[in-house]
Amino acid sequence: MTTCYIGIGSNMGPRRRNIDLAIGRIEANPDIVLKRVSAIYETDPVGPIEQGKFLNGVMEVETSLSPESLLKELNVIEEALGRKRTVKNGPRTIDLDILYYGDEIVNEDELIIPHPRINEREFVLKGLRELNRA
Ligand code: PH2
Ligand code: MG
Ligand code: MG
Repeated sequence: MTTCYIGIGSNMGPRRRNIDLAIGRIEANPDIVLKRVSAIYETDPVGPIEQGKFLNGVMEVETSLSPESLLKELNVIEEALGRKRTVKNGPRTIDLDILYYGDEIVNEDELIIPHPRINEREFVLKGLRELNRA
């Protein structure tokens, strides 16, 4: 089992409900054990796109899945919660980003771990600090 940190975000639709549903689906996954969830903060959108405020948090999980399989499971949850990939970095019902996968480094086209923008994003650092991973 590997301890992983997953960033959660939502800025479309019922944001808190989207986050709770995503957490519920993580808990229900037989290959992922939810350990802890940080506080969920309201945050101003970061980046060039004008969009609504986010709710953001960080989850600590343990998993037997490989990084690629974990990403696939997270993408299934995003799709189930109505995520549409239209504008890059634009508004989303739910975003689940792998921040850390143990101490492993992954450099693939579709998956970079640690997440490359952790240090630019105070809302991610805040959640990670709360869970003693930053
Ligand atoms: N996600 C983005 C772009 N900007 N801003 C905030 N506050 N929270 C996010 O989760 C976020 C963002 C792309 O993933
Ligand atoms: Mg993201
Ligand atoms: Mg994402």
